[in-house]
Amino acid sequence: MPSDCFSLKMRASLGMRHISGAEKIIEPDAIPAHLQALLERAMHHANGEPDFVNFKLERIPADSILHLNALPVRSLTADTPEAGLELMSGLLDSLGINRAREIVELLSKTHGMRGAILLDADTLEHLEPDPERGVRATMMDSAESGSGTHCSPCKNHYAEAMVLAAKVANAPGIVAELCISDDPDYVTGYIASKTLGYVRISPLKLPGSPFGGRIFLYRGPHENISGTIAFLEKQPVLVHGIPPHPQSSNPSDTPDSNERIRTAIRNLHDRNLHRTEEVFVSPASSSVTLHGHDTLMFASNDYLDLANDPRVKDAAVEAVRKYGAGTGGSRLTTGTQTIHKELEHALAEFKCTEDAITFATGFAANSGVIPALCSRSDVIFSDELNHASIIDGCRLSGARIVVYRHNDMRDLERKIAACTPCTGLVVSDAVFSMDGDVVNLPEFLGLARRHHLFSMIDEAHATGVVGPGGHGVLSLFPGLDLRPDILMGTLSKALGSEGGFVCASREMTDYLRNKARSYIFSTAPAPASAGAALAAIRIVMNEPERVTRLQHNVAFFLEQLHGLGIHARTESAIVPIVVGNSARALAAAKRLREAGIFVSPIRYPSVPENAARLRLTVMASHKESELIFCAEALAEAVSVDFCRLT
Ligand code: WAQ
Ligand code: MG
Repeated sequence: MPSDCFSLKMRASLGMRHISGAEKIIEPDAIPAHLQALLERAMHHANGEPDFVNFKLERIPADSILHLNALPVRSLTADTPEAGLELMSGLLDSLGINRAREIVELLSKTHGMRGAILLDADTLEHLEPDPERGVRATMMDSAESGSGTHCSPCKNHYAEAMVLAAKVANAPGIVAELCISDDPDYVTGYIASKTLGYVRISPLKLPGSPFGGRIFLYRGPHENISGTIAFLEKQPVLVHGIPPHPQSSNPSDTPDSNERIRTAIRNLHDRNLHRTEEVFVSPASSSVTLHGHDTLMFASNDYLDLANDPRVKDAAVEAVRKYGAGTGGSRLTTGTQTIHKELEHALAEFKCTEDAITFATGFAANSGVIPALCSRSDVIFSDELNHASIIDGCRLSGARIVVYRHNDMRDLERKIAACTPCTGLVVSDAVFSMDGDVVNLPEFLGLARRHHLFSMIDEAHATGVVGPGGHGVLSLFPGLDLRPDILMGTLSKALGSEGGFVCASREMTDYLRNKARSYIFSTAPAPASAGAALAAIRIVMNEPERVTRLQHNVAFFLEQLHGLGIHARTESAIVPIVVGNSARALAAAKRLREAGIFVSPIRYPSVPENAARLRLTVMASHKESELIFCAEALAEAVSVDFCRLT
């Protein structure tokens, strides 16, 4: 007489959000090992770090368990998700289900349910008692996993789906099951029934899509549906003989790794998201040569036209003569030269802080500074539109990341309050790189101060652009006595060179020199870059009229746009024109190019998928006639495009 088993269930969530769940049916001896593995899975899930993990252990009498055989497995591949769904629909048809297409369409639009939709296979009437949650199949496991030897902390999509499919196919009245994973990276789904077996189909969606769901199809009298649901939810089931994963069992079947690359590139083309570089034969400037044509540049971050300024270029050459082409080491070994210290002193003077520290790039600054300040026990509050380098810095830190609505200080306040007491950081772009607006600095710094959190502002697009003399966002609020702990910026935009920097207290820069890994483990910036940046800062400080000219140009350009009925807005030199989808942004940029104007179509993932835009940047050296010309060409490109594509 076998001893009783236990059902062990785990469910992890963060706030209201489901992170991970799993269940096992195991023998008593195996409980500790499985608990350990499920704990591991709950705490280190790609969906995030949970704040709530629930374990449930239930005794199951051995004789109540139903033993089932696994369904036979087949794998089909399609060229596209549409073709995959078509295959699924054909198989459903072959089961005598007439409205196959409608059912498959419903599946591919499902999203975010905990359980499955339960449909009458013929009338498509919904039979699930709670349509938000759906019907969940539980109390099941693979017979082979119960001994404790197979307790992997990772989800095995295939094996778990095989267990579920075997149980569902054996439920009274269920004629078929359809499934697409809601894991954005898992594009293989399946259709299963007792007669078809388990048919894996790949792909059923594009990589990156969170859409996923399940449908159970039922045929029979509706008064019996509660019996079916009870079977799905309560009947303990062990599934025997799950074959090894069809791909791992036969390496010659596995698509070679280059095939993955090809598929990924094809997907980018299909979604109008493929990018290539444009090759310029001339220096960065407001007018460039492109494919032999004189072209007006409205896409550069070289706002003050310093990248090609003779004094800046001479300073770079002079620095190479004096210090060489490279530095031969990282900053803490042999890479610090007089020019680096001069540059840091000038930056500190420009931003009115005690000290500054420079990094190889702005990306290196953000991805190094944030993990130096925060670790797993901290919380980082980050604006939803922050730059990718901030997002990656947050991820690298291992801290819990709380994203607040764009520049919404009430939302930030609520989210901080919900986590208090906590230690950590609030971080925001000063000027948002794709929207051109400015952070609500007084409230942002006030909240950080009140809750004893570090504050960090990224002035990549603010330095040399906003405030009197281009001194940045702090100069927009002269009465404000709060300062961010970290005032980050770049040397590569208005300052015309390359590199990132942080202006802060001497204590903070000392700390960062010892803790920021991208600083410690990168070769020091090349003398040419440092020399050019130093000359550029001096020019900005000595010639505030350049910044005034830029700010005048922005105001003038906006006036022209408004006069043409384009309601563009900006608080910086970045003027976004949101056009909708990627195809539309590409088409408008192409028309402008034909008119002799270069602008960037900005698409997902730089901006949300339905908010593709033209991102125009104004430069100090644009002439009024050029600004007028651009505004008119833009009005035309956008209106033509709208007529054609809407
Ligand atoms: N009972 C009913 N429905 C469920 C359950 C459950 N226990 N668990 C998940 N669902 C629903 C829910 O709506 C999800 O959004 C949807 O199914 C997908 O769940 O052979 O990973 O857990 O390689 O994301 C298929 C493996 C993997 C194919 C499916 O589903 C293969 C998968 P996920
Ligand atoms: Mg999932």
